[in-house]
Amino acid sequence: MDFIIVEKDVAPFVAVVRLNRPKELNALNLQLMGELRDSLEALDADDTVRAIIITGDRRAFAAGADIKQMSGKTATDMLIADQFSTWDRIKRTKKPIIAAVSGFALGGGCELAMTCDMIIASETAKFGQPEIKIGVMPGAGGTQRLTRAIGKAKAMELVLTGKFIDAKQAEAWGLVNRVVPEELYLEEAIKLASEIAAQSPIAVRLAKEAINHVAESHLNEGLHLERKNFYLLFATEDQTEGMNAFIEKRPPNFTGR
Ligand code: DAK
Repeated sequence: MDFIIVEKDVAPFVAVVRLNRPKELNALNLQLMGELRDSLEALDADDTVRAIIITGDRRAFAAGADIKQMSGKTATDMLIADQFSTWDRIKRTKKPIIAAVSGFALGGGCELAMTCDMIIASETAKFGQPEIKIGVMPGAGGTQRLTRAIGKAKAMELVLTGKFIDAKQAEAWGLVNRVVPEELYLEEAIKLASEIAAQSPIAVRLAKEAINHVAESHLNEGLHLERKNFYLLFATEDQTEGMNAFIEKRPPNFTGR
């Protein structure tokens, strides 16, 4: 694997999955997502693992889906690529997953953290759904999970302006479990994972399933709507303009077409 590093036994029954594309701030390209899916699938089937941590590096958990890879895509390309099957497989992981977040968790990066079961944040963490700034909208659960986590008004503000919130704000709004100093975020996640790994794995699995049922009932309808609208945006000029402007390092000129 090129973009994922898996470390087992960082503590008894605890594995760490590290996103490893540091120069691109761990932007989630198709290969990285495929490798992430495959590693989680393997860890889910591995009896020596009972709790999983997903992390990035100090600068970024993940700065979103890879805009350079997405920029030329049409709605049809996006439909055919069917990246959602990868995200759906990740969501089906039965073992508990903790996101250990330092630095940027933006767009798909924030959505990946929210797909995990808990989030431990470094005090340097920054969360946001900035897709609106490149002419699209969250496409991997952001409108649904963020709204469930922090409520409609605050989710509206974040999704419609694309602005970021810092770790303290994320904690106050209920997005993350807790915030710790930067040098401790992974250690704290390992501590929490170890506490969970010491419990009955079957009870943990079934409890996770039950909690997710509350958190995610009606989610599928919401996800369906979000996906349809997300694809639709790849038929707009603003999507092309927004992504090209990012790559060309200039402000976008949106026309609403
Ligand atoms: N994609 C590609 N490259 C990225 C990137 C991204 N999302 N974020 C950063 N990079 C690259 C930069 O282009 C730069 O590359 P070089 O220019 O050095 O080649 C390098 O990483 C370092 O970034 P910066 O130079 O920009 O670093 P700064 O510290 O100045 O700024 C930043 C950091 C995070 C504020 C900035 O990089 C930024 O605004 N990044 C974009 C954030 C963003 O808009 N994220 C949302 C992307 S859209 C889907 C699932 C999910 C999604 C879509 C579909 N399906 C299942 C269908 C999700 C969509 C998104 O996430």
